[in-house]
Amino acid sequence: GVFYERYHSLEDIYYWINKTKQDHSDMVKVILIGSSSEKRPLYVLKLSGRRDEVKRAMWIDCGIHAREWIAPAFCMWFVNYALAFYNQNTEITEILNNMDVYILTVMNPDGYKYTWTTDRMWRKNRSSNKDSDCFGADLNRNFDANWCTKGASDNPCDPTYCGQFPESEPETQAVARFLRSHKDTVKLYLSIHSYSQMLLFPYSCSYDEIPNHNELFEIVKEASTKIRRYYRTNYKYGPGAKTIYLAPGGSDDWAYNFGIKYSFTFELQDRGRYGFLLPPSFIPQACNEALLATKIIALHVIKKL
Ligand code: 0X9
Ligand code: ZN
Repeated sequence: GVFYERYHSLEDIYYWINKTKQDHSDMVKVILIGSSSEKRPLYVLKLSGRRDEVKRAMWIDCGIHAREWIAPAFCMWFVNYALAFYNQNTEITEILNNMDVYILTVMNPDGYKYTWTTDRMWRKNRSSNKDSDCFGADLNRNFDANWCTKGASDNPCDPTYCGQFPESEPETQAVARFLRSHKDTVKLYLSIHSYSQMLLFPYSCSYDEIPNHNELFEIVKEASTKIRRYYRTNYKYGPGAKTIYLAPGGSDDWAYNFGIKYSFTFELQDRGRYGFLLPPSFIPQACNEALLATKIIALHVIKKL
């Protein structure tokens, strides 16, 4: 529907979360996992299919970075697709019958709000920093993975400020706490960003190769190939440090080290023509590309479980 081909304000997204839960009470639960530094709620949608067995789960977060509007748009796109095509499309049905899907549509609501009202290019959250007039920490530098080493900044005025200490930010804490408390079930971690068209896996916090490098490499290679074939869009793929840049403190590396051995970051469209200002007319294709990659990865994980 045309609703999903637009960007939505934070208020709209909160309304949409509630509406989705009400319209699909059989498949959707809403879980409050914490609140932002400006005290906005962080809601996770839990999607489940057939509920007759103990299930594994996957996690998707969108909107760690405020200005990357295509990311929350993808989370909404995914939820809508899953609910509309469960029992219609074999792949999404297989996924939901084998995995619960936890979706955090906007991990950084304060920053997202700020990009709608004040500064479209804001990246960080909006927490105040002691001894500085500058606001915000980069939530994707705030996780406990080689925290604040090369590739992050210890200056609160920089866009990649790592925060006071690992998990100093309530948004980071909420996600880490939730995943820690679902350690036995969550087998796949996925974080959605933009832009640059890349399918990344650990590590970004060092040049070390992870033990299951070859397996993850083959998965993202397949996803990239299929995206190119279906949509004629090129996605680079590989470990973050080598493929994009060295960047410590990221959620994907933390999740991986924590024990979620299938951990990915997607950088959606485009490659810089519009950058963060991707026009709404690009939403369907950008989201379908990411949906295809998500399906390929999830089905692989299910097959391996
Ligand atoms: O720098 C980032 O956090 C991500 N790129 S973005 O342009 N969306 O800011 C890349 C994240 C890759 N993973 C880690 N750095 N852990
Ligand atoms: Zn980002």
